[in-house]
Amino acid sequence: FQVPRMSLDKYRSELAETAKKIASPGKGILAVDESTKTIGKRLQSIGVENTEANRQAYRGLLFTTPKLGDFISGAILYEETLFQNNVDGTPFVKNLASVGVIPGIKVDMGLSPLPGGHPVETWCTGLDGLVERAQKYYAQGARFAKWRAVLQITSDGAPSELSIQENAWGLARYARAVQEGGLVPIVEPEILMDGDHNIDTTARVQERVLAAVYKALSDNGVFLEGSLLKPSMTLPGADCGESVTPEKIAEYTVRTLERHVPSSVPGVMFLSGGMSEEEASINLNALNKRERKGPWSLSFSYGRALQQSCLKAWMGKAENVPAARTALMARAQANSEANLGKYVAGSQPSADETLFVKGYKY
Ligand code: 5MM
Repeated sequence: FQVPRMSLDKYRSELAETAKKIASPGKGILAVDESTKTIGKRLQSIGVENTEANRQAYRGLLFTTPKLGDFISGAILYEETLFQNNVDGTPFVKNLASVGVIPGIKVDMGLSPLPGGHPVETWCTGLDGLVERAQKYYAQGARFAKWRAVLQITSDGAPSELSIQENAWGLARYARAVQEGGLVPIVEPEILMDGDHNIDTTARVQERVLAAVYKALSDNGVFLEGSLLKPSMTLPGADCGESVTPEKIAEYTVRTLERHVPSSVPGVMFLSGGMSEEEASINLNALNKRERKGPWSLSFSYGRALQQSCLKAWMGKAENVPAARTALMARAQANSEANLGKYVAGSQPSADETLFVKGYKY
């Protein structure tokens, strides 16, 4: 007796179509999948209590922003949000559909210390029952998923080969599982900005990580045309002291991608990882101004770099909702233009502050 192998054939064309739509020109992803603990920190920064009603009010204001879909193709949600209604009883998935945004879902269950690894190293949990969970999320309207593995560079041996292999394998197992349930996997191997390493070191590490990730995706039969990559840009460590231009970041990042990301992947949707709103747009713009061999759309899947000025404009007050929406649309438009290589630095307002938190524990 042989256990029948599951197949993703039933979803193949839909997965490719969804991934292509998300990565379409001038569009990117709004990452609003903060877990309850993380959104609590964001709300606390504007003096708002972390209650279900306040999370609903905040996400409601984002998802009913008129014309959001002009610049945003997908929104990554936390499980609570995917099944939540707006205050007027409309399901959030309907609000998103009305503005032309595809809902996605964060499916990882968070990070756990990696036994046998360096003390800072982690592995990402959430594989148990994942095919069934993906089917449930698909039924609720989600069409893509996200799983975030985190790697850190230290001067004493991280990332270890063990953590690269474990995190690459976890990403690949996740990607295959959610494709079986009809969801496009966003594969996110984040390399934290923490550390005093230079940009050459980041590039070397990122190349090892991406090589391991795409080997594992291949071993697991992941359908690359129906997948997206969400990497960090190739940046020097936050404590490096080296100042690098957006053009140099673009040169290194494109080189890293060209060496390791297959051309069948429709989109590379960067995380902002602690860059300020304006930095994240300027660097994305530089990436898209550069000639490249790779055919992928280079776009954004920003959390902090799309939400910071919006949150600050809102401050939890109903009367500030229009200003908060204006701030969100300003950054969404800036990044949409950056995806097309047409962003003019400073042409949109931004919260001019670094969003990097050293030693942040996820
Ligand atoms: C790296 O974080 C992801 C991208 O956000 P940034 O552009 O701000 O770097 C983000 O989607 C993150 O994974 C979510 O906020 C979920 O975080 P938690 O810590 O709640 O899992």
